[in-house]
Amino acid sequence: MAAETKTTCPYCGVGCGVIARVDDDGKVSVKGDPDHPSNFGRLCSKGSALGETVDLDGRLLYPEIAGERASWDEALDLMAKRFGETIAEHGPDAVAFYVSGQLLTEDYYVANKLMKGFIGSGNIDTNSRLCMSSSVAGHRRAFGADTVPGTYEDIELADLVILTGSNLAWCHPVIYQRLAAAKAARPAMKIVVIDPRRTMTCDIADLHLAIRPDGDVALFLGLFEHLITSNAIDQNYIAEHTNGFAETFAAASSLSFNRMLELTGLPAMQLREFYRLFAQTDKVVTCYSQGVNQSSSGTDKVNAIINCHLATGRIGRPGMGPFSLTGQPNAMGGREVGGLANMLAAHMAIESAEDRDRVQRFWQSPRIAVRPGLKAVDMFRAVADGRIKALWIMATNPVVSMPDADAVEAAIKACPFVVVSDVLRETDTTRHAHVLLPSLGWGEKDGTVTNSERRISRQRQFLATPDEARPDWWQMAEVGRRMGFSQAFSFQANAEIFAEHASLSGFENEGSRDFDIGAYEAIALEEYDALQPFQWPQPAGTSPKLTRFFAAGGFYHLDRKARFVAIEPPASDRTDSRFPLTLNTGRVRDHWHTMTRTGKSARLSGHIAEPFAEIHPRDAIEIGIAEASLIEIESPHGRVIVRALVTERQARGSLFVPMHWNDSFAAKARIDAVVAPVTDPVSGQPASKNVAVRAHRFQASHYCFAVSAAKPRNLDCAYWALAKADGGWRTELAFDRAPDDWIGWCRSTFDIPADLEPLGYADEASGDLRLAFFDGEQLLAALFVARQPVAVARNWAIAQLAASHSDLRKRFALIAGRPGADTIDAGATVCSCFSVGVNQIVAAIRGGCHSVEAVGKKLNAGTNCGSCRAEIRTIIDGCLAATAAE
Ligand SMILES: Nc1nc2c(c(=O)[nH]1)N[C@H]1C(S)=C(S)[C@@H](COP(=O)(O)OP(=O)(O)OC[C@H]3O[C@@H](n4cnc5c(=O)[nH]c(N)nc54)[C@H](O)[C@@H]3O)O[C@H]1N2
Ligand SMILES: Nc1nc2c(c(=O)[nH]1)N[C@H]1C(S)=C(S)[C@@H](COP(=O)(O)OP(=O)(O)OC[C@H]3O[C@@H](n4cnc5c(=O)[nH]c(N)nc54)[C@H](O)[C@@H]3O)O[C@H]1N2
Ligand code: SF4
Ligand SMILES: [Mo]
Repeated sequence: MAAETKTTCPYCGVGCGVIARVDDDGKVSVKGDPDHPSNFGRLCSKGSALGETVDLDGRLLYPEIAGERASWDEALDLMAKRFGETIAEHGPDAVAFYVSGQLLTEDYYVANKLMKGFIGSGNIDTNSRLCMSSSVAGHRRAFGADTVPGTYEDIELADLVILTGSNLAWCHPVIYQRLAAAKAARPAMKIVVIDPRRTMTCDIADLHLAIRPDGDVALFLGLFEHLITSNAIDQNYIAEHTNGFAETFAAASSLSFNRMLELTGLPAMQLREFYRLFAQTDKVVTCYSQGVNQSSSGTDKVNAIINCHLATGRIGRPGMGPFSLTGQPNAMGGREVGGLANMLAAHMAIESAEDRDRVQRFWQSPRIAVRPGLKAVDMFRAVADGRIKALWIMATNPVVSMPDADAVEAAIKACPFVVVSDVLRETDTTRHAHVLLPSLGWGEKDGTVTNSERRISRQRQFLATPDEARPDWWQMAEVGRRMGFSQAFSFQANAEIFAEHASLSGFENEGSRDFDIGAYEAIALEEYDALQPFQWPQPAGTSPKLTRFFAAGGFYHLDRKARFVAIEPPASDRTDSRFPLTLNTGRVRDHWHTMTRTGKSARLSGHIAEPFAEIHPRDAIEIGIAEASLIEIESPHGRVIVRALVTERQARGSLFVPMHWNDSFAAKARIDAVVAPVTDPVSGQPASKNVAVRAHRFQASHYCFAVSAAKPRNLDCAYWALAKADGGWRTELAFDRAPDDWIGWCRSTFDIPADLEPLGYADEASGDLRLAFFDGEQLLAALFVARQPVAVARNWAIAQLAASHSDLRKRFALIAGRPGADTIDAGATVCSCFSVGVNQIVAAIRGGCHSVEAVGKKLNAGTNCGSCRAEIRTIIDGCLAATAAE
């Protein structure tokens, strides 16, 4: 039997345990680890498809200098030389590292040690700046430390769960599954979703507050005041464990109810209902994510939420507390090692001379950064204006994910020396590197990650190291050694790094700092290999246990009290007559960030195969958009062209575009090119959810849909978006001016041998054209062209790539663009685990399956990871409503 390895999912911050298995033929399969306390065996669609994303296709396998293969010695020596020279000539702040919450703790620890302790600059920042920094800043203001007080269990134990700025069903699906199961077992439990959009998460909500963008501060200030006036506060807790209550009350009560209605955009009834629920319920957990963090008032939103929990003493007890959901698999680990430019290692403060001295003594380092470094947006500004002259980017793709992404791309292009460590050879960012370093990917690398509930788990290697790829920590340590710091970077194994990190966390701590895992300061290699998931803190001499913070105070400000933060509601409307719409950006269920991994899976790519903009039907009419039109969205910073998805889930005056698509998968869909570089004044986190834009219909002369065995090459048209499909690729296209010779265009785009003649059909009057190229019985490519968005049964067309075409009728059916009578088009994928499409689900509903369970019984859909259950329910509701109306 093939060996099984227990490891951790590399996607979201839920941190699910997975069991990976490599079969004799090299095929990788995964299942949920029933013993892991984060997921107890569950996985979501992305986790379940991990086996499809670990192939070596497109991997970077050797170091490169200026696009040519180089040896590790050449690359590392060059880096030590260039970084060294730059520092000698321009000082330590002329170099910078931009790293990632997808690094392992060990990688992150070494990167931070090298920059802050040995180069002596604070210029290490991370994509967590775009993700968690408002939560970090809010925690530090309120608690005196970056502490998440609760555990996942609290979400199940609560009687009221508030999900604000979180699309839990799609972004933290296993917590969503745990919550849905808890509510099914205890239907009295209430769930409130606060989100301008009606997302799939609303499927389990008792109340959905479709808040105006950035109305959150006003909403929670109003709640704070209501809690006081309705006598729902905990006077003892406030008196014993907090400061600043009176000022905060004064600030909150200056806001009138009418002004609150205006700022939140909510009906008074709904607002009162929400306030009543919160006031009456003792066990309340408020979960929040990017709708809170990614805002120009992000830190204030976090504190407005925490204020309400402190005022009621509902914190750190079972079923109670504010809960920041971390995004990336190791967002939390990065915070522990001090990966943000304004933090020091092990939750110590860079502003504190005492902390700086302590860390420097522990590291025995020649110097220590004396002030915070540049935060991501400012860091790339400094790259642009030449203050930073040497940059190392590791495990992140800023040309796609940073706001004002075109300017970021231009800055990277102009920087004299750029190193990128990645697993892929070609991303929008690797394209501009002078030195490319091949890193180990998931399954190959080995170390630890920390999830949203402070649980540290092992990622373990179960695949061979491919060619010359090397761990990220090793790359950092090698450069450190070559810069002359051989003693401090003499690590031979990641277990040594973890031990040093643990030791620093306990160093002169004695309960003064929340992050303490001193119990592991002398961990041996075998122990590290066998390490079971545990929650911090775990100081020296203690054993693993479920931990919560602050039920009895014990905060980390000097007086050990928490702070209420007095806040003013922000003016949040950014629109004006030139840019009248609000752009909101975020995630879809089956893609991960810039698609470098999920884009490899045909199953995951089948759920949503194109970049899109959700738009309200009335806005669509106003700007002349019909379903499936192309829509062009622009701001003063840039523009995109994506498919319009007309839906009432989107509020009027706003658009939603996913963050995933980029120049490797689409012509012009990098939405961060449109996002303005506006940041929260406290945390420096970009406001990626509230951007003023304008939009109009993009009118093409010709629209196409193509399926092909080969990946399309040299696409040069106004719009294209490609996605992996079973047996090849699917591509959507639109032309300003159609090619003169479609057949020639197909040959060069889809790699068709010159002697293969197509089967074709053209209708001069309508402009419809179809071409199909066969090699023997196999379809190589089929192209469907129309003057309007193409209506062809797409999943059926894709299936033809794998079908045999010996039967001439089948070939003609393809040219006709219609499935034969004996086949049905499955429709867009809903369940990616079993590849079940929307048309199959509709057929099952028409056949009498009127519940998610009944559909599951008939088609298996929704019975594995369950991530699609909310969508199935929506389809059932839609079909039943349509039938009722007939
Ligand atoms: N499928 C998938 N899952 C992921 C990821 C992924 O790429 N794909 N990435 C992971 C990472 S790194 C992160 S950070 C998390 C993010 O997880 P989430 O934060 O849940 O995801 P988002 O889609 O970014 O945004 C959440 C919601 O915030 C809402 N929102 C926008 N503006 C406001 C506002 O002003 N107020 C409120 N209350 N809500 C608002 C949006 O409409 C959106 O539905 O997901 C993690 N999980
Ligand atoms: N408009 C908008 N922009 C956003 C957001 C949004 O909601 N809206 N969300 C923001 C958030 S929350 C986040 S977290 C960021 C995410 O944005 P990014 O971090 O830019 O996205 P990823 O695609 O995860 O990039 C990871 C890169 O590292 C590579 N990689 C994978 N594993 C490894 C490894 O082990 N080692 C190394 N060296 N490389 C590896 C991948 O191939 C990929 O190129 O985007 C942010 N940007
Ligand atoms: S919820 Fe899904 S993506 Fe997140 S850790 Fe679990 S399996 Fe991975
Ligand atoms: Mo994130």
